[in-house]
Amino acid sequence: MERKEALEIVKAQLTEHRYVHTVGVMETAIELAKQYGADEKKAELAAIFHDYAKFRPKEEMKQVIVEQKMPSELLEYNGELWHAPVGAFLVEKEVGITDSEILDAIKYHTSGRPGMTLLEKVIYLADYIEPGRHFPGVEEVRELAKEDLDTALIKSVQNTILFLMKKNQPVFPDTFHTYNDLITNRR
Ligand code: DGI
Ligand code: FE
Ligand code: FE
Ligand code: FE
Repeated sequence: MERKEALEIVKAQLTEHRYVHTVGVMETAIELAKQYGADEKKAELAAIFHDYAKFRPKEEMKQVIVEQKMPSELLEYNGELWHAPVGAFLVEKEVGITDSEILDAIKYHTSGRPGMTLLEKVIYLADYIEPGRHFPGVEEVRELAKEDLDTALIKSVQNTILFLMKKNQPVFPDTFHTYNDLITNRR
């Protein structure tokens, strides 16, 4: 699928603000893919569709999680986590993208997972550092991303966990598992 068509499809699903974020993720993901040797075309499409389900009603997302037998643990945690796996499902069903690497990059873009692929790392990090993001620590991660993908990724997962803990929010276990896997296997 061409970029223009993909952007038109996703634009209809998003607010203007979220669409601008999506274009930022797309540009950043392509840069990171070039830099670290990931598939640029897959990075482009995964980035364009990563937040496809962001504005679906919570009830609809819950129904997909149950019907598709996704981990029911998801339902016990922040509903903000749901748009990633539900998005992967809907992008396949409604948009017709079948590439499992692209779908997994969408599926794991919020929590990460142990053993993330290069493409999954690129999308996770691009989502975190795209130019429209402004939060404490983002500039440090942007700098790290120029040097080493895993170091940047570890910092962004750490920041996410610390941010949630400071707000007394639960942390989804896969987020911890992602952190443990990256910190254990870093070279
Ligand atoms: O969709 P985006 O806003 O672009 O970014 P995202 O998909 O990375 O994250 C969406 C939200 O999910 C964000 O507000 C923080 C929240 N989140 C991320 N990881 C966890 C989490 N919430 C909980 N409870 N636990 C997590 O591990
Ligand atoms: Fe997201
Ligand atoms: Fe993210
Ligand atoms: Fe996003």
